[in-house]
Amino acid sequence: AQPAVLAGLVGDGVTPSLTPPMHMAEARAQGLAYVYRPIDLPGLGLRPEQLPEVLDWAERLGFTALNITHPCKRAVLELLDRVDPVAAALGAVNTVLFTPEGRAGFNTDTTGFAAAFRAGLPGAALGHVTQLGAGGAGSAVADALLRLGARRLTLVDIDPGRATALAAELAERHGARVEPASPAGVAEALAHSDGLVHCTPRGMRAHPGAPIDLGLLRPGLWVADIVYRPLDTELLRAARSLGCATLDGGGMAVFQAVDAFRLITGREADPARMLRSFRSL
Ligand code: SKM
Repeated sequence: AQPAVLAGLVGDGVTPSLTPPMHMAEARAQGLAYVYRPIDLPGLGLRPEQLPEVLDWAERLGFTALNITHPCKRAVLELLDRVDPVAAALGAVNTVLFTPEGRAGFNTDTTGFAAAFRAGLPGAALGHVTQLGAGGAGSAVADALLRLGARRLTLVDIDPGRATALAAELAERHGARVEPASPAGVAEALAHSDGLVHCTPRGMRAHPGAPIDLGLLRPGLWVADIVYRPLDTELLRAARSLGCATLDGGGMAVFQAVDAFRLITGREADPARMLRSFRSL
């Protein structure tokens, strides 16, 4: 018999996460013995600085892999033996495999967004994309957009320093045209954009509302949101009412798990089945 897969999600506030049940439902459907537990640092009385201990113990206790989330995605890099080049360039890891050759790190947020985009907005024009939000999730998404072939990217953030720093880093890494903008520049940027990607917390249950003046949307623009609680945001509703092609945040949430499931189990997850289980949770 194959040994059971044992995985966990390490971070702050991970107990209600849908990733563990999503992985386990997919494994069950494939007849694979798989336990995936949330490992909530504050709930265990642990500080983020104790991540090295958590990794050591997980390894000793026989964990196959860990997903790593806020606030540990950057700090985990120095605890690994090998980091996938895409994750290393991003400076963020969300998947750690414990292998006989050591610990290997990957980033399935960025590969997951790219896969969700390909599946959900096939053929979407990538001449010029405007992205709202240049934080952790925004960095992973922007990197994915440039790997997907975006020729020009405008990065909008309420923190001008953050938008400027990320734009400079991405422009250098990808040799693409990436420019920072303030929220006041959104109208101008959108007027020339093929698509809009939203990567701020606005629209989440705790931060209701729309991230921009919805009057700036127009038919022909594609709109992607990474908010997944709720899946249907004010931004997406407004975009759909104009006939815009849209991608909801379930795509990234599911495909980061599809990519992690492949790395952890060596098996291909069924994205449609994972999306159904995600929606049912
Ligand atoms: O990178 C992902 C992580 O794999 C799972 C997760 C979650 O379930 O909250 C969030 C993201 O950070």
